[in-house]
Amino acid sequence: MKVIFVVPAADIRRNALYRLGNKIYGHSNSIVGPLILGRILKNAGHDVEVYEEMYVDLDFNKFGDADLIMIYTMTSSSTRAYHIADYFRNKKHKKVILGGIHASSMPEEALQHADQVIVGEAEGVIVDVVNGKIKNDIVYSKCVEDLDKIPFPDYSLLKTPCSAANVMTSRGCPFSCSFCTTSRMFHPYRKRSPDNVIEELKMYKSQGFKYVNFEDDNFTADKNRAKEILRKMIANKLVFRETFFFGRTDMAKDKELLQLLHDAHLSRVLIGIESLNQKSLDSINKKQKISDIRECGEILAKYKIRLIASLVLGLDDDSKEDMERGEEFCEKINAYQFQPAILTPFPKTPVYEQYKSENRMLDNDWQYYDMMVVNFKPKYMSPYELQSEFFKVAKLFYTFKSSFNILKIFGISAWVRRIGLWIAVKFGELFFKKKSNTEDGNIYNKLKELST
Ligand code: B12
Ligand code: SF4
Repeated sequence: MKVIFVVPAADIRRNALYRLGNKIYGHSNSIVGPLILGRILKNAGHDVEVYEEMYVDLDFNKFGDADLIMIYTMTSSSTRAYHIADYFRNKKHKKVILGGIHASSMPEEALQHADQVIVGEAEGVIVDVVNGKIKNDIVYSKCVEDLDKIPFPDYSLLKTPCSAANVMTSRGCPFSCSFCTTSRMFHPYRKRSPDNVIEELKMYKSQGFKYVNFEDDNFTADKNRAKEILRKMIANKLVFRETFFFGRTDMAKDKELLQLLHDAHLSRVLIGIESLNQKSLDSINKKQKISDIRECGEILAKYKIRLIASLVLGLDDDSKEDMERGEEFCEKINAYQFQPAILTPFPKTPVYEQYKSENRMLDNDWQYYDMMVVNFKPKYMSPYELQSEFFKVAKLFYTFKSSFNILKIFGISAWVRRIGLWIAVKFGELFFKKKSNTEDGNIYNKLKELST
């Protein structure tokens, strides 16, 4: 059977300017679920191809010979995913199966656009579903117990650009922040053995990948295991040009870990600083102290690990001043990048359930659940004020002047990137202001109208 996986991208992400920004921001990469499921189906005798919409436009007319279309969904791409699904079912009369984190949270909704929906990690059921042995409309799949037993992602199936291989050395996270969606989808927290991870890295080296990302939700959750992986990477010469990863401020307490991260080129980390207000941190169950944030900010620079500092905007206990204080802190510690993220109540998270029960959710389309748009009524400000604050803090951080600090600390390529981001933020804010005053039903104008 010919099976085609599609990983859709929301409208804004298919825009030429956004794609250009993507090139400046990082290396093209892929969601790994379809590549793992694709290998399982290939091993079962199917002919599989995987396509990502993030980096190129797809010509769906070329999918005429597919027997089955499998579509990955995250919340912000679900509107697009449903559109593609409807097209293939209604116009091309193809069978469509939906899966991924959004379809897993909203299976009944997803089923309106698909023949079947798989909820959760699909490895255990995918072959039987595709072969027609499991016929339920909604298939509940158990999570993978032993991650060492599933095959590695198969990048030969991917027909769209990809310059960095994504590795998941674990699934989930032992913490449970109230807004976090992955620690709920990938539950409980599970880890692969370091040897199994090393085997996968050997594969990418031999395939010629120069960049690898560790996309675990929290790579350093188990510090001893992380250190063992890093030691083995160094000993086996499996160090790539640069490996991005997600961490937590607690990693800064372990100097041996920091040195190994540096030596293994895990030199760019995204950490959720979230807020510099302890009450807010406690309210989201972050289990993080302000002192941890300060310590982490200072020490990462010593080990030349570039920090992408993520701040969550819109927590109930945070005022505008708190958010701006957070930005100022990131500026002071010379964070390599700053990622303000508007609190986004993803379905099936405690924060979503709370806001729904408090009647605070706006009726925005799912495509706006991308952490850059306000989708709820904040407690002490209007949705539009919070949206404006998002652009304000980004603009405060990305200044022409501060780019020279980055040049001094991180060198010329980091400076070029910073200038790119400075321009992007300027354009972003101009676009926001223009759209806010344009009554064509756009989201910024909708937020403004709602707030007056
Ligand atoms: C790599 C990654 C990216 C990459 C690649 C994205 C791409 N090519 O589209 C980049 C960096 C570009 C990216 C961008 C974005 N991302 Co992202 N990303 C990830 C990350 C870190 C890893 C994905 C992964 O490989 N997971 C591991 C594998 C094992 O899981 P999986 O792919 O989901 O697959 C399993 C199941 O879902 C299922 N399955 C998967 N596909 C399919 C398909 C079918 C048909 C079936 C039946 C089953 C099935 O079985 C698989 C095996 O168990 C996840 C976090 C995470 N832990 O998943 C966030 C994540 C998916 N991203 C997220 C977000 C918000 C975004 C952005 C909106 C961020 C932004 N502001 O720009 C954009 C949107 C991009 C878009 N397509 O529109 C959120 C989504 C939350 C949600 N509930 O929707 C996540 C969960 C992170 C988070 N903060 O919580 N992302
Ligand atoms: S630490 Fe990060 S990955 Fe873990 S639960 Fe909190 S937000 Fe999610």
